Amino acid sequence: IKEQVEAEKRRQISIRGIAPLEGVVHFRQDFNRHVHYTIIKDRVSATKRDYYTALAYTVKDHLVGRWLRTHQYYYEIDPKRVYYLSMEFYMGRTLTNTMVNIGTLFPCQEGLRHFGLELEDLEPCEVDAALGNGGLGRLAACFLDSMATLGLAAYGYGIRYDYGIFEQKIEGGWQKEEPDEWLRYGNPWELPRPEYVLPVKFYGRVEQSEQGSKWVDYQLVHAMPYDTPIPGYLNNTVNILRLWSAKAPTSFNLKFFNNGEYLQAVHDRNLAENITRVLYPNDSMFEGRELRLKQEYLLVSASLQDLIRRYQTDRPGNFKLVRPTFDEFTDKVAIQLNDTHPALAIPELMRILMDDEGLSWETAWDIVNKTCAYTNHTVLPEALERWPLSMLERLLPRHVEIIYIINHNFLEDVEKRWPGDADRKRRMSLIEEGHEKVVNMARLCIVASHAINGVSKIHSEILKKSVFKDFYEMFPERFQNKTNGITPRRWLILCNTDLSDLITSKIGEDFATNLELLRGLEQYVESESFLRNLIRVKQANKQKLADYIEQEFNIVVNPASMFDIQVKRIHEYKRQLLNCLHIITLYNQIKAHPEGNFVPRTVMIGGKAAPSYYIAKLVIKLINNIAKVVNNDPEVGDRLKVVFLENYRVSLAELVIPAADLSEQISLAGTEASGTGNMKFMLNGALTIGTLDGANVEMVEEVGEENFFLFGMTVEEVEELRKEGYIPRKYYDENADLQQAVDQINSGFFSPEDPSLFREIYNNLMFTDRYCLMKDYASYIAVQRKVSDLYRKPLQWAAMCLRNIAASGKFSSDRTIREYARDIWGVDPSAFKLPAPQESST
Ligand code: 4GP
Repeated sequence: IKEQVEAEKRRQISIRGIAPLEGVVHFRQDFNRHVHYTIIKDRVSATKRDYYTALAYTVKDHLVGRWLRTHQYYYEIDPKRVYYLSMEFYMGRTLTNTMVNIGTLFPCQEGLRHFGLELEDLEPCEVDAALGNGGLGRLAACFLDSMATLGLAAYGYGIRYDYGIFEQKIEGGWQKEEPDEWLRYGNPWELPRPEYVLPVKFYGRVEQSEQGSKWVDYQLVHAMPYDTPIPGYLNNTVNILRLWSAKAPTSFNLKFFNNGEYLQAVHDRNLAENITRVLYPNDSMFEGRELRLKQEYLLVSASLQDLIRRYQTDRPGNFKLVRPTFDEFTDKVAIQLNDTHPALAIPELMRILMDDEGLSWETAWDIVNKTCAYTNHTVLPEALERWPLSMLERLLPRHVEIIYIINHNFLEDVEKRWPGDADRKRRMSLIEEGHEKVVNMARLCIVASHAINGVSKIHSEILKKSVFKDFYEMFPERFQNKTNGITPRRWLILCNTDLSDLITSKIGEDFATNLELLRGLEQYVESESFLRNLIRVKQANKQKLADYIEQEFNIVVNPASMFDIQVKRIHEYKRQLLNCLHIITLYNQIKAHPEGNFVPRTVMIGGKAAPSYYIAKLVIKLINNIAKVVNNDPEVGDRLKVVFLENYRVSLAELVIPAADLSEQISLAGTEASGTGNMKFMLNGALTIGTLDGANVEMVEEVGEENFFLFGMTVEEVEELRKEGYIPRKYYDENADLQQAVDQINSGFFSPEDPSLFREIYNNLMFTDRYCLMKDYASYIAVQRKVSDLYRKPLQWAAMCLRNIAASGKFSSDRTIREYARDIWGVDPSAFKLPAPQESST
């Protein structure tokens, strides 16, 4: 007991920050006040969720002074602003992150204990803000954290969907989708700003007049902003994420009203408000729905009006023009397009500058080019946005005119550079002729932006060499690389406090904002006592996850087994099916040698499949069916368990990743643009089995091949194989283990109730195998054997984990954002710490 008390006290020596002495007292008063005055409950009637909400308001109160101060400061120093436009911000929970970043975690925990409450019990009451699908949306969230931490005057602009990514339920092994009612209990972190509502126009037609083009007969929808504070790490900076929600203006459908159809008119307000109802649940997949196009335009139109107003005026809510011309615009504004989803910002900014502000085409085009930059996140052709011209024309007639002119001018430049090369012009035209004309949004972004970047070295090379080859030849100076990163605040300090404290005990706490300092841990690879501490931390994290799995899924897993984890969206290119083939092979080996000495493994796979992605959903069913067979075979015992982690999301990642021994990053080389989960596992002391794809390549560079379980083809080998003509069946014929596994899938071994259930998976593997699983199988299995061998030697395993942690510093999103700031936005990160609210500003 005494030891426990000691350990508890010791936890105060922590990276998580120290609030002023009176912090705890204040906290108790504030919390108490919110329970009664905000929630209007007392200790008899308050629920856990009420306590969570009161806590959230208490913590938010501590943000407010910093929030106001930050924006006063920005208006004073008038820095260049950075605008990150994204259809997705996958934020997860806010409570603990806020406490970590403003350094009040400890006093809050203490204060709660005073009332007999535990933070750990209240935390789960917060529903994830899941306004994203996967990597692209989570990257945007990590970037917000880094931009605030680096003191950039940066704003996230996105959509406030009423429903985020669906909730995944597993029923009979199948994925079922349920709506994500994340706003059901209100959202204490957001602040609606109805006074800053902005008009957005749709439909109508263009009228030409002396004064130029005019968009008339349009329909109006209002965009209402909701602000969420984004605190930097211990620097008293609080930036803003501004999300737009569609509102019907009072005038909406008043035609009916005049005809006396009042009720109908009010009902029809939903038509406008449906625009921001729900996040499209596709990851790396384009679906050309008109409602999605409206979402994209609403984001772009409202955000541009807002940022132009901020440029023109001298304080929020003040509409007095202090900067009537656009001469300084490119010195004061940088716009980053998170993929092509906000690409309409290009014609929209042209339209505003010409039609509303009266600038010439040339001036407007120069401004657009200097402010806009585009990040590409995938090379999958089915993800490229190609909007039908007919749809665009109906919804945004003036923008189509502008796109035509951009294309016309651009093709003239192509002609000048490559006279008579008609094929090249066809390949480069923004408008593609097929059975219907479409606008290729990536091409629009490239032609209009001053910088185009991929998200890892290999990905950026692929963009130049193949996907955008023609464009690279035309604008070589525009192409850049910005390798992705993750925020160490959420992905280490918040989610793995024990590891974070262990690291602090050796190298101090500066790694929180200078992750390269982790290199300082290398000197402990031979320290047995440090390695044992590392093992202890991992074991405790595994136990926590094991408890969760038992509670949620009623599966008992062996916490001493290797936790082998693949969590990410379910997608064919990510090859969850290859993982399945390995599980089946392990199972068959145990069955063939029941007396054998196997390294026990718990394989966990988690992730959502897009609701309309049939094969991905069938893979989920297969995983669950394999689990059923394996987990219920008494001969297997606890040497192999398979768990499907239902409803994988940011908050579950925070539990899962710190508990991993082995991280599966097994996409076919050349398909995963970067990956960011891979970095999270590395930072949390897992070893990686992976291909030379995306950021894995740079992880290997940092840690050395000998500390990484590499397998599979390289990009060049994939190309070579495709040139030869890939015949998947050949590998089936050559490899008895593969043959057995594939046959079991095909014959109903895992689906006795419906033997042909997985026939389509079998056919895919044998006859198409777009992602070459059959070819990479043998090498995957061989390396998995090496993984098991090393796991038998815990100290060697731990030393390798430590080398990985020490080498993971490059993958901080702070590094990524510094590069964007320097090479694309032309702004300077600042270590300046704003005065805290209780300090005076001089
Ligand atoms: C993802 C990529 O698939 C992933 O490799 C990358 O790490 C992430 O973007 C962030 O750059 N792409 C998407 C998407 O999420 O929808 O295209």
